[in-house]
Amino acid sequence: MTGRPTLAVVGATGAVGTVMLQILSQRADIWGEIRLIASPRSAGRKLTVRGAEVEVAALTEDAFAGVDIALFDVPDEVAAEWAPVAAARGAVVVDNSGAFRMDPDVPLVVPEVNPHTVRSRPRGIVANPNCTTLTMIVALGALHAEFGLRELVVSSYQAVSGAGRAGVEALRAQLSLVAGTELGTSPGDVRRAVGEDTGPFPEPVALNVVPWAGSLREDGWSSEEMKVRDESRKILGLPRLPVAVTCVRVPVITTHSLTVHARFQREVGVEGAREILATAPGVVLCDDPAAGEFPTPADVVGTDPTWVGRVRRALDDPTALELFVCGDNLRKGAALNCAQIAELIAAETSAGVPPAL
Ligand code: 2RA
Repeated sequence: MTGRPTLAVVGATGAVGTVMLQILSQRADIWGEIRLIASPRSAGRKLTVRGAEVEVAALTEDAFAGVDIALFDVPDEVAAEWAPVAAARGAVVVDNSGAFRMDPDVPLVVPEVNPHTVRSRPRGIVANPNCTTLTMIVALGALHAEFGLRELVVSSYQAVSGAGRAGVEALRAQLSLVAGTELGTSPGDVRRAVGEDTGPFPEPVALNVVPWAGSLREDGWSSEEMKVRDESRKILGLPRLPVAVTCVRVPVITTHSLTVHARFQREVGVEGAREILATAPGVVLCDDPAAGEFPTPADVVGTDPTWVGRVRRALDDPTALELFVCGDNLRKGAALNCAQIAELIAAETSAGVPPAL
């Protein structure tokens, strides 16, 4: 890479791609050309990035000519096919799909937690974690560095935009069908109002919570639950960490939340934990229940940090903490972390100045 690097955004027209263009327009501009790439169906559309219109190119091998870093936000099977093509053309790929996250030759990077791993990328591919993992891992990484994590028990409250534009459209359509009604008082009344088409969710999500995200894996676990377990272990470098996860979809447009029970190697004090969280890069402590202060998606959406509240020591275990965390699943949960990884890679060749997190 010489001069300002050329960046490609693959999947530029999707829900995460749209936020990616906003983030690239808001952060310090270190890029030369920003090339936008999408499926042939979207080619020719014009999108705005850094205040200028850019025409979307179709996903072809030639589209990667001269690209230094390519950010991919496309379905797993598209990433599995095209990320190696981009890497073979000389680009470093930062991939937000699930195709490479558990590949031992692909680092899974969170710049606040394991930035050093980005340099070891024999396939020319760096993976971005799943948004549910990312929502909690910055805060947990900071606590782990001090206390040593021994066990995690987690429940998620996931926003519908985690399922892409189709998820957002499904919730908005369902809300319009139930708004102003007395529904939600007898079994099945919401389901009958919403009808058969529940979008990407197995049940109505309006006026409801759905204990499911992803696809079925062994023994009743969901793919989303396994991702949180496997990815947390890899990012924290704790391959045998006990992790129990239940993923739940809630009627929130954007911003995932999680409750976390984290057990550590030694006794933890709430004040010490609060101090770590209050000073950790990328974390905001918002924790004053007496004043009614805790993070909620309605306030966190559109912001960059991980917000942490409800910090308590477990009643029955002095080595464990209970936390509530919220993070915008399209920003830190996806586009922002990808952009931060790309900045880390770009900094490798530019005067050694570390990028701002
Ligand atoms: C979801 N975490 O919320 C997924 C998206 N990557 O469905």
